[in-house]
Amino acid sequence: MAKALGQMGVVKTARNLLTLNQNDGFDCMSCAWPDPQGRRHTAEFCENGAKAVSWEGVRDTVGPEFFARHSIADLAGQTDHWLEKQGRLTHPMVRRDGGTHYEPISWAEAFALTGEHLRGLAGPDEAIFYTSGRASNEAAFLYQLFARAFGTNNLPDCSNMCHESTSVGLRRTIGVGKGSVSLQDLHEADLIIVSGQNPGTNHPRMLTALEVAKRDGAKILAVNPLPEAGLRRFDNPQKARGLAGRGTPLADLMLPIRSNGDLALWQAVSLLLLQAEDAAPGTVLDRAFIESHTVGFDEWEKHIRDLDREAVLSATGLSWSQIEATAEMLAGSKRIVHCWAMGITQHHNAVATIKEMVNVALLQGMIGKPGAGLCPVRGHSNVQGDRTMGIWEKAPDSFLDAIRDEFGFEPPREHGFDAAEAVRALRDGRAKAFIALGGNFVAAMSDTEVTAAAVRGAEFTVQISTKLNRSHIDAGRTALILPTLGRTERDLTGGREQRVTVEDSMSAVHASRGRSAPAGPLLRSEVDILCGIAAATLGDRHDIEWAEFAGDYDRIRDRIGRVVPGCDDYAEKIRAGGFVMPHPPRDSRTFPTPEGKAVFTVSPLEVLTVPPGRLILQTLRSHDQFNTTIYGLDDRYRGIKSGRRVVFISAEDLTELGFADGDMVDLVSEWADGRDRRAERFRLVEYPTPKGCVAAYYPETNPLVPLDSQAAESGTPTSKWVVVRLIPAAG
Ligand SMILES: Nc1nc2c(c(=O)[nH]1)N[C@H]1C(S)=C(S)[C@@H](COP(=O)(O)OP(=O)(O)OC[C@H]3O[C@@H](n4cnc5c(=O)[nH]c(N)nc54)[C@H](O)[C@@H]3O)O[C@H]1N2
Ligand SMILES: Nc1nc2c(c(=O)[nH]1)N[C@H]1C(S)=C(S)[C@@H](COP(=O)(O)OP(=O)(O)OC[C@H]3O[C@@H](n4cnc5c(=O)[nH]c(N)nc54)[C@H](O)[C@@H]3O)O[C@H]1N2
Ligand SMILES: [Mo]
Repeated sequence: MAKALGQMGVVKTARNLLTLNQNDGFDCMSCAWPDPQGRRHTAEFCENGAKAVSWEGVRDTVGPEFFARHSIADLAGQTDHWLEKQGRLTHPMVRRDGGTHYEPISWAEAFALTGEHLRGLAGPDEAIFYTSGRASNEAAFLYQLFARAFGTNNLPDCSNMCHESTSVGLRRTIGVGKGSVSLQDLHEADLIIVSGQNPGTNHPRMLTALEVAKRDGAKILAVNPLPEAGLRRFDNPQKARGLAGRGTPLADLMLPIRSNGDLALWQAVSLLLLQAEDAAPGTVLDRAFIESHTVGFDEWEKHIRDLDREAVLSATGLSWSQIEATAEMLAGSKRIVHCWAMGITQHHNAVATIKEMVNVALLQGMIGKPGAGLCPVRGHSNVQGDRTMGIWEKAPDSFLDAIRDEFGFEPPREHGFDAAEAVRALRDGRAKAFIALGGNFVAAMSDTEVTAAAVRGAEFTVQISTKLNRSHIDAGRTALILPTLGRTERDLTGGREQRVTVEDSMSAVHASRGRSAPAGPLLRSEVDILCGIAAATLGDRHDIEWAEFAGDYDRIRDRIGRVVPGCDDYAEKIRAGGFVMPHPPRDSRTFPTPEGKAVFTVSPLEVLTVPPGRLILQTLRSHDQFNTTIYGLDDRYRGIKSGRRVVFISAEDLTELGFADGDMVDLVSEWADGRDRRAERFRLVEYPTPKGCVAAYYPETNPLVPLDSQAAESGTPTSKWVVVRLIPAAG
């Protein structure tokens, strides 16, 4: 509240926080955790949701005088924290080729300039259309439609850096790339596993669900190298005297796993479950489910029975008795929900790990029944919806056919660039224009120097943004900044009050409507901006009535209803309060894989080794940031004050490497290309993290993540696995 009052003022604060996640209010943009259906109470927001809302609602603005005062070179010297803190963008701005400053430009001219640049490319695949997961379903649908009408599938998004491994792993095994549970399932579970996730900071409202389950007797198992605060001690601001108010640890068992030990852990747990079933047949596995709903069991079982126990111990860093205790928890549970996030998805073998977690769920039939299922916890509030709407560089032919049938043009079929490939294409001159619907690509992507240079090399870039960030500084030779309305703001596009829609992590779709006065009179909605760009680029090619879409968002929803699977009668269902997207495995234990059943998959257990004297660095979030947006310099839950350049390191590593707590070091990352990547001046902080595994904040550490260090199959940058050495900092 104090933070909100300072930035927004009293009336706006009260109004915004009271309409956050309420029926007919706006959807909180801080994470993709679902809202409790039908029983939203006034305080359905969390500390970090309040920070996100007040960050958007700031009174400070960044307009033409600001840009006249600060050259781009001057802005380049400022920190990310400083850039965003300057306030909301209020005017369309352009940096003309060779210019030193951004200067104001009218909307009409900005659209015309975009059209000229895009039409001037040698081919449509020279353009890249990036999306960050805050875009509404309506904006996302129009954006992919525009890109495809223009002629390319180059639609990378933040998902490529986030839950792509989940989508790939789940699609292959259960036929749907989304989680299979509802909030109710969490409440009813008797075991909830939380792997590679820090919900206390990143999904605080999830703690409420964990608390409900726990009150009804559920057990919680946390798998994490770090003893994260929300898991260790429950501290619910909505219910200060709850369970945790008394200091009860939320997790019943915490496994301090080594980085990337998860694949080995779940293979070992599977082996123990198979052995428990041998000892007491008919008590542990769900044979009926395996028989009727899965394929591949026998081959997988054979593989697991051959497991190398020593490899498991070295990969996980856990004792065999800890793994036995874990298996016992699973064997004794009837309803298990497995949740996970970035600690699982941002690894070389992330997809294999996710498939292995699915194997464990299939073994016990923990899918498609109440209180059980798979729960990838998404990050950005509408990242799942954006993918549903076709923001996908590899959209299937069925989706493209539906576009063709509805709009009467043949969309391109060749797959487009994902985020990493987009950087390579810009770097190598295969792409020349980069348009971003939100986000901060330059700071969020791996290998910051490479990414920034690649984007600076572009002929033309457009950033549709709410706040100033690194991607406006490291931008193309001709660069546009187009300021847009945020979630909390009233959208009067076309002279009527408009709403948008979003989909949460549990596939629930509903409307979101802002109520605050916009940060400036020139701001336009994302839908309006995209329609302007599309019309200026395509004219009336394909007979798509862009202006009609901007006039009434129901016209977009009509089209979504006719194109997107599972969205029939979309506009009506939204008017009636929203709906849950169909999910065959969850709804009817039907698995739309090529085999028509859920698939047990075999993944070899590779133990990644680290050269002597080197450490594995994971890059994560502090309590005081939203991705590349830095709210403040503290990380209260980890005891850090006034500084983000810290490295969490074990006491043993400190001793072994000859350092002490408080020493200043440079981080040097090592990669197959032989080029050292360096991030300077970090303070060592002794911390309970497994030996050999260190942690530091993103985005400061993104210069260390090599562009080509990507997860197999999904291409996600391995933000949780970077080999580094520490060297004493100069001075
Ligand atoms: N306030 C706030 N909310 C947010 C965000 C934010 O920045 N701020 N970001 C949003 C977004 S886009 C996302 S994707 C989510 C991210 O939500 P999280 O996934 O919780 O985010 P991270 O901070 O990356 O935390 C990764 C966790 O995985 C653990 N971990 C690292 N390596 C391993 C491993 O090898 N195995 C296991 N088992 N664990 C490991 C880390 O110790 C850490 O607890 O949050 C969303 N919500
Ligand atoms: N090393 C490392 N790198 C990572 C990660 C990691 O854990 N470690 N995590 C990855 C993950 S999970 C993700 S999701 C990506 C995030 O990557 P992005 O989604 O690209 O980055 P954000 O920081 O969320 O974007 C912030 C910017 O979005 C703009 N913005 C905010 N609200 C709105 C809005 O309503 N509309 C529009 N148009 N713009 C808006 C503002 O200008 C703000 O500066 O980063 C990835 N990068
Ligand atoms: Mo994310």
